[in-house]
Amino acid sequence: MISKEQIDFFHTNGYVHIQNVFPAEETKSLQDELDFILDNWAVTNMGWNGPWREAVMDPETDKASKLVHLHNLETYSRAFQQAITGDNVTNIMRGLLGEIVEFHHSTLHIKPPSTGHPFPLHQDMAFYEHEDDRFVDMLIHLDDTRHENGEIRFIDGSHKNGYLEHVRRYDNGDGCTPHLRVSEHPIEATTAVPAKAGDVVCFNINTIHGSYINQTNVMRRLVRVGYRHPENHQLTGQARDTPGLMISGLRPKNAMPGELKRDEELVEDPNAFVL
Ligand SMILES: O=C(O)CCC(=O)C(=O)O
Repeated sequence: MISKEQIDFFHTNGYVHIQNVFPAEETKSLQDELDFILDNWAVTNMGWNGPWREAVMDPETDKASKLVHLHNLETYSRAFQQAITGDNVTNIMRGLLGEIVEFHHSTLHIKPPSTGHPFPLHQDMAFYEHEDDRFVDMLIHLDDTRHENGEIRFIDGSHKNGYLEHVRRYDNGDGCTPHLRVSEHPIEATTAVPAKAGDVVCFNINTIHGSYINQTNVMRRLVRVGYRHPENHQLTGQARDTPGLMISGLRPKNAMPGELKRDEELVEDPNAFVL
């Protein structure tokens, strides 16, 4: 499921695209169960806030631009639970993280048609801070992506520079969603990684990434799933105290979330964590 070349590419560039991880039938089940989740559970709102919005959108687009999102899809659907813990994904994560792998979280991101929410460049470390970078995010693609509907984009090799300070406040001091300053980290500097439904794109927790607005007349559906080495302790953010399912190997002693002393000062505005 993952070749040595793909593992090397991941370590060099901070991301890797793996095709056909989910066969057509399984992808169809995920899409069908997502329809139910969308109708019954998903939340639609303005998504991320912050000064980045006015830097990348005119006022009318800013007002219209929305995000559909939801956490923990595996708690709503058997198809997602199986996809997240299945053999194909487990083999990929063993290749990227080693023999001991814990599932951490899943999050739905749908860009609705025509003005579906762009993402300013950021590192996911800003949202679920860990002691080190033994954490891989995987984007399950449920639609084909391309420039027009906002494919995922990365700064090649950016994970090697470690975690960068993110903007966490408006100028007036109010909290906002963490992001890198648009003037210093323009999305034009990124590499596009278009993918097909059923593919996954994996990236390091420190790899800088983002995406453009969806300009098409259909939604763009991605699900992000996080995996880590369980000894990589989490300091702040999403799912911090929740032990995840072990998808490979055994949880080492002392690797149980919630036992570490928390550093509350790092969470400036917990309400801003909507990634
Ligand atoms: O859905 C996207 O286009 C970007 C998602 C993203 O940046 C993330 O999940 O961290």
